[in-house]
Amino acid sequence: MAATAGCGGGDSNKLLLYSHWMSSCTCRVRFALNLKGIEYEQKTPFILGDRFGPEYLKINPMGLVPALVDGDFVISDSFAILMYLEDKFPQHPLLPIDLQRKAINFQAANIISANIQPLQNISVSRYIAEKFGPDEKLRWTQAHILKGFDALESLLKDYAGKYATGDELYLADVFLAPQIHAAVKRFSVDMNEYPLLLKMYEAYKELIAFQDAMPENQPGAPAEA
Ligand SMILES: N[C@@H](CCC(=O)N[C@@H](CS)C(=O)NCC(=O)O)C(=O)O
Repeated sequence: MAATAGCGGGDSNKLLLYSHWMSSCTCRVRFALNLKGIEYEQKTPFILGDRFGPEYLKINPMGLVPALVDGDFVISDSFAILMYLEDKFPQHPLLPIDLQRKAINFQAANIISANIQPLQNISVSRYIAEKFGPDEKLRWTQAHILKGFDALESLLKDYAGKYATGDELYLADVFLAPQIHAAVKRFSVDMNEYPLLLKMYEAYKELIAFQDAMPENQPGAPAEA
């Protein structure tokens, strides 16, 4: 993995991942790329230390990270990126063959990508802080994380092994590991309320593929992150 800044291209043979070190959505993609053993470069579309520049909207019309560039093809949104990677690089499948386990993987991933992460996003929490005061920001974020974690803890109890849906790592884990990590590191969530999720988080932290994807291990992360 290499890192550069700006919106221009890098080594055209390698996948290019537009990212930000803190982004849990980008961490999902890094984790999957590492599991699949695919080399990639990272680039942060960041200007003025705060917002993505207007030229980046040509890469991702939502102006968010991640986005992936594969030659002349550009795709954004971590779910779409992961499905593209899954089809193009079948090694280390992210979806089990078993139909029901596959469906549970989609359900768990969607709880995180639709019902938790959008509500903890920087733009949303800034809005909450402006409208309702800085103290409300953390309360808001924690409330939505806890609601999602309640659902995940209950959903996965019938399927989990070492990981979310058994002893192999799949899509649900690719979403869970960064989300739990963000809950602990950024939002001070007490994981003792979630023994199953906590057990999985301990297992994820042992994996090189996750360690190399962790926010604090990315270029641009502050030393104390
Ligand atoms: N559904 C999108 C969400 C992307 C997203 O919200 N990215 C966050 C980082 S995890 C972002 O760019 N936030 C910047 C902002 O809120 O302005 C995905 O999964 O890629």
